[in-house]
Amino acid sequence: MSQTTQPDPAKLAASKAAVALVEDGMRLGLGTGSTANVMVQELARRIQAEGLKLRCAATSQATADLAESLGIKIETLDEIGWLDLTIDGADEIDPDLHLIKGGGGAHLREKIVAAASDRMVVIADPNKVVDQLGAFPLPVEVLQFGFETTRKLIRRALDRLDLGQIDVLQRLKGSDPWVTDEGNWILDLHMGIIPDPVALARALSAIPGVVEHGLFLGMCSKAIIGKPDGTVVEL
Ligand code: ABF
Repeated sequence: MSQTTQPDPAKLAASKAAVALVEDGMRLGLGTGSTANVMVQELARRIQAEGLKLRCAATSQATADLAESLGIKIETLDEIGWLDLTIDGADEIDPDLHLIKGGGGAHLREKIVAAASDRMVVIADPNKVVDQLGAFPLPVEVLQFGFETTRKLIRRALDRLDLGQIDVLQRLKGSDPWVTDEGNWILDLHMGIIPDPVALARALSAIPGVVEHGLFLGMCSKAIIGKPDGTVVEL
């Protein structure tokens, strides 16, 4: 998003509400995606207006670049050590605050950062709220080594869970493989519905070539849903 474009009102409302949770001295994780970009801009405004002293780690190179362009210093997660709060977007949010993430291809770093945070707050517009996860294709970051073998192992795991016919498609950028910040490739699993996210997460994590899947289970402490009229609902 260019800095002169008016942000989407729903994303702006969620971002403002999340940035209002930030207190001076906090160690923050900054998420990835168009909603997180709005949040980073709001955070930059607060830092400038109030002189907040924060320590920030980013969940992607894209977010690090945006934050630094707005004057927010980015440190590595290891330099900071532990985070008080991470604010990130999501692709789907279910009633238990289980998430699908990774549509932006950054879910590996996002999960590491969220796991190193006391609280993870998700910001989103109402389109992201679902009764059951799975309409959004589930991203799985996979090593390039043995990529096709890993795809077969994923298909076998899905068959064992008796989930029916599921397309397991490599994510592309043009005609080239999409490459993550960590140099891996992505498979998108077109699940439709995920009846048992815990069982699926366990099965995917057990496959050696899978680096990380986009199911975030039990990691989100609060979701702030911004609405087009500028109000928010908290889940
Ligand atoms: C990241 O960005 C993700 O994990 C999710 O895939 C995506 C959401 O992007 P947006 O806010 O642009 O919809 O948070």
